[in-house]
Amino acid sequence: MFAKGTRRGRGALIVVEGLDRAGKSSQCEYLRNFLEESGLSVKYIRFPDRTTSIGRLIDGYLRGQSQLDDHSIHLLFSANRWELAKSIEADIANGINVIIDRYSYSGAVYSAAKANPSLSLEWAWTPEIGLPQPDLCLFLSISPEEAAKRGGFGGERYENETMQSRVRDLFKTLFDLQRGSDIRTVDAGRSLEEVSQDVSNIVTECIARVDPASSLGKLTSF
Ligand code: DGP
Repeated sequence: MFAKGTRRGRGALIVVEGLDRAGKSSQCEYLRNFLEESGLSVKYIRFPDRTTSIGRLIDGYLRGQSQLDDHSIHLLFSANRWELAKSIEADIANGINVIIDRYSYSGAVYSAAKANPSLSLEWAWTPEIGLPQPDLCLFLSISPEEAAKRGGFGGERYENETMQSRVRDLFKTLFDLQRGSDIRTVDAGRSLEEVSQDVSNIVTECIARVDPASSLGKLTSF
């Protein structure tokens, strides 16, 4: 827990990642309430942000209403993060803790999972270089069996077993290549309460460790 009214420097940048149906949105909501009740300022962002003009193009693509070259849509997803980068940095500098539901890690692995020979994981990661680096990335891990128990897929692009299993493997490959990012895997196959307990403990530890006088890092190449 945090002492109420304690004057802090910068906020922490916390990313929540995982496969579809891992419970990201519920855990982000829980985390937001937990931090607010602890007296901290919090902002919640979800990528893709479908409300911007770039986000509307992405939304149409995900719903199958438009077809785009794999590289073009990949760069639009990245541009969607870049268009919010300055405001994320400003919020962090102003002492606001920012929670992001999906970030560059999803960006790279979902595109690389298409198995397009000219779209490698490294190619996919390149446009992310220079974006704000999270202080913590929580990866909500769920087995294919548990995911299946949680119900069928929705109708959007990528919501099928082949893509999801490639995405699962690529997350692991990408996390092994990350330097400087604190990436924690949480077993998300347990009850909501058990997962929330781990999430709040890890985030509390992260916020306590962030040097209030430091500035946010930037994502780097492998
Ligand atoms: P969500 O709104 O969290 O359900 O995400 C929508 C879908 O888009 C989901 O299947 C994951 C995928 N996705 C999220 N971010 C990116 C990205 O940056 N690039 C690609 N190719 N896919 C993404």
